[in-house]
Amino acid sequence: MMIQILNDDFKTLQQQVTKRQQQTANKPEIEAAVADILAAVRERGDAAVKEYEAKFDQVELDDLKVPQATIDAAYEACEPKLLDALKLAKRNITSYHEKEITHGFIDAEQPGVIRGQKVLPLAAVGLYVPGGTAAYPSTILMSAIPAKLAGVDQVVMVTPPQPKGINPAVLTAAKLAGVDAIYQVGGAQAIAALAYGTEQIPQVDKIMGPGNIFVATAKKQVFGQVDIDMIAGPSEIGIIADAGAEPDQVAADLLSQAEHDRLARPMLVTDSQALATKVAAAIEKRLQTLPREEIARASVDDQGFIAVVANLDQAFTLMNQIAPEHLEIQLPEPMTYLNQIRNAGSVFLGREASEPLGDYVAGPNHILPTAGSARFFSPLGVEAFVKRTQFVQYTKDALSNEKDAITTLARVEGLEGHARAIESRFED
Ligand code: HSO
Ligand code: ZN
Repeated sequence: MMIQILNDDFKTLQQQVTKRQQQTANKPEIEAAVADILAAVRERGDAAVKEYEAKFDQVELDDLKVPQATIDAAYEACEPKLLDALKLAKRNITSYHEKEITHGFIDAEQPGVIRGQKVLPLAAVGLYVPGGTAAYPSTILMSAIPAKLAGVDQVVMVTPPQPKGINPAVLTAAKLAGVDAIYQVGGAQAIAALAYGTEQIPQVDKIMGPGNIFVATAKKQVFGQVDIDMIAGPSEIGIIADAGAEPDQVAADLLSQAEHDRLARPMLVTDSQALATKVAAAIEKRLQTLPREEIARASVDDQGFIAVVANLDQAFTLMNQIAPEHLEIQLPEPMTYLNQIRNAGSVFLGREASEPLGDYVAGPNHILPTAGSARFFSPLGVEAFVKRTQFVQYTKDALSNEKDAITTLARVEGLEGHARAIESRFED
């Protein structure tokens, strides 16, 4: 098979693209199994957590917390080249996200009236880090650094126990990013522990991070008890390119996201039939030598497509409809197209801005809305780790000016007590 090339009329293309948007169906058996796990951890705390770890991960745990000495040893033993790369990433992620910090305001424009808003960090957040090869050190930096910049006091990480111990690169990234504690617990039981708190694991205000279907379902079920981040789906890359783009580079960029997941979606929209044909061929050639060929091929064959449109306006219309997680603009003068983009998680402008640049070191976040949710969700950032509270103070004169309006509104709503509370200030 090859990547599908779609060159129907524009209306048909739009319909085809809509049909392909993924829907995640809820599975009732999983919902029920997760509800049981949540209830058990809520009632029996660490005892239940340990039982589930023995059952699902085949490990007998006593202490759930990873000792500081283990984390320090991983950091000390880290190969200098990797440590330098992580430090560079940290610097750029920090300098980018620092710009997102907001401070609220005080407004004293009306005489006798002070109004304001405070921005406050969440006290504690939990980061879920999946096990095995899906435990990405880069993702730990992308979530813990904005949390710390927001002023979160306790950033705790949970990750499933591993037969050979937790990946040292994960421990190193966690230390570098300022993670305060790491617990070796995974699955729905980890989410339950963070939502309700146990003897060893602190209760948090918000749970972040990707996980399997059990983790995602548990996050949905504890929402309300705690806040959660958006539920991230398989990775997506959309590329808009014209006849002048380099087919081999376009193919390489599409494959960079295809290799994440069999359900990842690599998508090219171009006004050039010639480019479409060349990119399709280049994908085949590159797949043959890609170590994760099997995963990438499933993604390319079953989820990917190249759409050929009549002009670039149509290309942008179609991409805005798709709302891809990542969008590359492989066109001359790419900055001039920024205004045409309405829906995309992260935009990569020009030939050198290959998507993995943003996955690792550029600084903008790589935890992004997927499955069309870039229509209403934003990239992860500092604002995900803060909340706002507001305040007012009035002098008696200022209140007297507003008294009639308040009592009128209160009585229209049938709330006499509200009206009298205001009037009590003016009785004597
Ligand atoms: N592209 C992924 C993030 C990632 N890539 C982590 C490599 N490591 C998010 O869409
Ligand atoms: Zn990636």
